[in-house]
Amino acid sequence: MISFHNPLHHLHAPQHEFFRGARVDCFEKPLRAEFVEQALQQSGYPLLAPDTDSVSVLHKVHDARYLAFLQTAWQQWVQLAPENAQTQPFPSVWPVRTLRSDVEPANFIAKLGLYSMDNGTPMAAGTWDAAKAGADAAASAAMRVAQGAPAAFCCTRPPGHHAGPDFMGGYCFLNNAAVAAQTLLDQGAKRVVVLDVDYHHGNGTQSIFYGRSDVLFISIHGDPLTEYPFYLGHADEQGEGDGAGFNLNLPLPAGSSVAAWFAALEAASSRIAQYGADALLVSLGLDTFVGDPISHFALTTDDFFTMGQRLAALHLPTALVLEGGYAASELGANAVQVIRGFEAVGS
Ligand code: OKP
Ligand code: ZN
Repeated sequence: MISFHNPLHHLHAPQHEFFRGARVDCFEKPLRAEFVEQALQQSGYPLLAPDTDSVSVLHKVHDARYLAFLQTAWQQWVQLAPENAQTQPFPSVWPVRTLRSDVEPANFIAKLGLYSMDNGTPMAAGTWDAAKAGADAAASAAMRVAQGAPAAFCCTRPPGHHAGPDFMGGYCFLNNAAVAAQTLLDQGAKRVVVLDVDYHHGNGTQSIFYGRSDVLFISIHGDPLTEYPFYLGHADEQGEGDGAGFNLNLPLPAGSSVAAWFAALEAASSRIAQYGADALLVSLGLDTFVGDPISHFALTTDDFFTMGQRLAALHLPTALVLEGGYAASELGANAVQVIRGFEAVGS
């Protein structure tokens, strides 16, 4: 399978996040992508550098105001005080219900809160460059599929599926999956499925496409009653306006069995078959793994092979974009198993 990587991912390397009020080391760290890159290369999948500029597509899935902020955020932070270069900014105030989001404040931390859904998405000096190169890599994989490749994989970080039209969150800045899906549409697909198999609901992707019927968004994830992102991902969210009926959430309780997970994938597959898609984009979070430190499903490395087989059995041109997965040392093997399973099914 054609595989792209993000050659600039290491420029996004924040040191810590918060857990119950304490600073802890970031779970979303460069080592994750390094393990996947190493496993791909050792398994005979050369890593291609991005060859598509995502800038025009980024403006179709994100607001200009948000993109402008993100691109200059680190400079703004360091301009406040030079010593800020040694520390990470965190938001501390958010425009929740009844407060205004239309006026961008001048205060940097207030801006950061306006464009963030949580305080768990630390940025660093190279965050924009890394995130942009990741979006380019996702667009590149989608381009290959649009040009006739049966499938392409994109190894990137930071992940993207929590990033909405105008906000970051959940370690995500630019929505790589939305960029790839929109690229497939721009290249001629009429109907694209985004299937999000990350442990966490892809709230950003859902929001970007919620009013549209040209993208069917389906997500299998930990029940948001107890799992991040908490405020979206319920089964009754089915789309609105033109998008009514084109959003399918399949939440499962934390601790659900492998059998329950594959039953949800069967339900997703039925809906996909009914939709009549031209292409499939998989938001490939690997944090459904039994050993994941922040998630609570139970898939084994062998189950990822089965997942790949089931995805290939949908018989659609398919782009796969890496999302989460925090058992870093096992991430490479798990990613390769999805690819091998996919390739084991003849098209
Ligand atoms: C991103 B992706 C754990 C905090 C968890 C949010 C999780 C974001 C997951 N101490 N914070 O969907 O894998
Ligand atoms: Zn996740």
